[in-house]
Amino acid sequence: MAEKLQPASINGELTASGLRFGIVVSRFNSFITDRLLAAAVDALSRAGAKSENVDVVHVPGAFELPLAAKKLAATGRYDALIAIGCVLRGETTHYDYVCSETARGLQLAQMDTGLPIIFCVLTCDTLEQAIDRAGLKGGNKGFEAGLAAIEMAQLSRKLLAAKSSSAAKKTFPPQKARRR
Ligand code: INI
Repeated sequence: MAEKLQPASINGELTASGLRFGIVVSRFNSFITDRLLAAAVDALSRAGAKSENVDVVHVPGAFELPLAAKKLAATGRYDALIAIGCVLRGETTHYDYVCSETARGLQLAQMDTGLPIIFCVLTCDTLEQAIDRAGLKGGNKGFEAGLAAIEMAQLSRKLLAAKSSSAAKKTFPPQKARRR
């Protein structure tokens, strides 16, 4: 009978001690984004992050989040970023452009830089839907984003270490033994 397969499982721990985080938050719809920000900071703090290792950058609206996130990533200072915004549908198609370009820009910034950028941008039809997700019925998406940032930061460290150790293995056996 075939042996039961037990694949190796690699996970990011939910501990933020010693990690550095950048948070980019939009002022537009600040009634909502302030609450998302507070919950994200709460998640980082409860997991052991220190004030000196968390920076918060404010931008005018969600559309500006990707560029600010990419510039923060380029500093090389952070283990993960969180992008916080809230886009509410209006009477025109403006909403669609802001939503799609914000999501696309953040994903591009993440893929270009290799730094985890957590997408904490609410895209809602109504203010009520946004309130539900910023501390009411739907919990708080900011808290979830904080946890996701910690998990991805830890996972990235592990995967980097795995990459270095497999690169190191390729250099084994040492020079002397290899010459034979
Ligand atoms: N920005 C938001 O963050 N949320 C919105 O709901 C929103 N709406 O609806 O217009 C919004 N617009 C501003 C946009 O993000 C830019 O700041 C602006 O277009 C300047 O580039």
